[in-house]
Amino acid sequence: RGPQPRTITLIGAPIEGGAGRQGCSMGPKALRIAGLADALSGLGHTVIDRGDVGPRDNDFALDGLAHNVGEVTGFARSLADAGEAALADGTAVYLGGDHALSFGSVAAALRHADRLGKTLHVLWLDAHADFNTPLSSTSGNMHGMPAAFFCGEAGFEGMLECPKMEATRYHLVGARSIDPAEVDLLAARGADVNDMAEVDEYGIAAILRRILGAVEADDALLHVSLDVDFIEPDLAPGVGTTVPGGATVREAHLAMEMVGRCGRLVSLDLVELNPFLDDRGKSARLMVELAASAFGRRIFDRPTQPA
Ligand code: 6HN
Ligand code: MN
Ligand code: MN
Ligand code: MN
Repeated sequence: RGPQPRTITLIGAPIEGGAGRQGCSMGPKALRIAGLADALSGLGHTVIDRGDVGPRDNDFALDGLAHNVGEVTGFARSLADAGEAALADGTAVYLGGDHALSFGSVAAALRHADRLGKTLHVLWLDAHADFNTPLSSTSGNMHGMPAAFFCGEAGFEGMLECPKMEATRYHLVGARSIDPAEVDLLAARGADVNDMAEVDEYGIAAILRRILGAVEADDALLHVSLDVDFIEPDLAPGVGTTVPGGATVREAHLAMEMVGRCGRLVSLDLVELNPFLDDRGKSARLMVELAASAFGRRIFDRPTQPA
């Protein structure tokens, strides 16, 4: 009846130097207070919270515009190793922290896939493409760069040991703010960009069905990266980079429910939650609910809430 039980390792990543404003370092704590571990264990999974990682070997520099590259690199190195170890036992959930944590989380998934001789697809639920490099970025904020890194773009040499993936397996859904240089690069590499106009026109189910079909056809593994700003700002205000016109609560849930049913999820990022900007824990709670959907909670599994 319930989902296939899994071992899920929670990995806290209190990184905030990748974002343009402070506050994401409080994200892991807020996700824990919002009940992430109980929500997942309540579905029958074994949940191990291995606590927060810190940045290691963070003395590092790059050419171009990349603020706090030492902090970002340090977290990426710690997360890639912690994540790889967690994936050997089951599934990993990363508690962000800004989106620069995905330098490390996707590196872990790519190393894991490599070891199994499998390919990896990445589903990126975000208002942004996060496909800048230190050479293209106008902000210098590294949370806008992880996808370019793991798709093998130049400009990140020496940061982190990590196999690279084809951009055609990078599936962006929810986009509504992409920089001109990113538009060109995404098109040149054949990335799978699905903007909010397409979500409106075709529906999120048709888009997810096609993406998950491609994952299935490749007999591949799936990493999902959920940015708070994927969702409409009124519904999830706890993020520093809001863009109007985002996903509804049901669109976000349906995407995660379909991910849950596909059975190929190896790791999930919950990123960009900024509790300093949130409205009484609303965004933190929604992220926890969405994570539960990705791990098999169905819409009729929701009990009556106490008054
Ligand atoms: N995020 N494209 C902008 C930049 O600064 O590079 C925004 C990045 C947003 C980052 O969504 O995690
Ligand atoms: Mn993002
Ligand atoms: Mn974003
Ligand atoms: Mn595709």
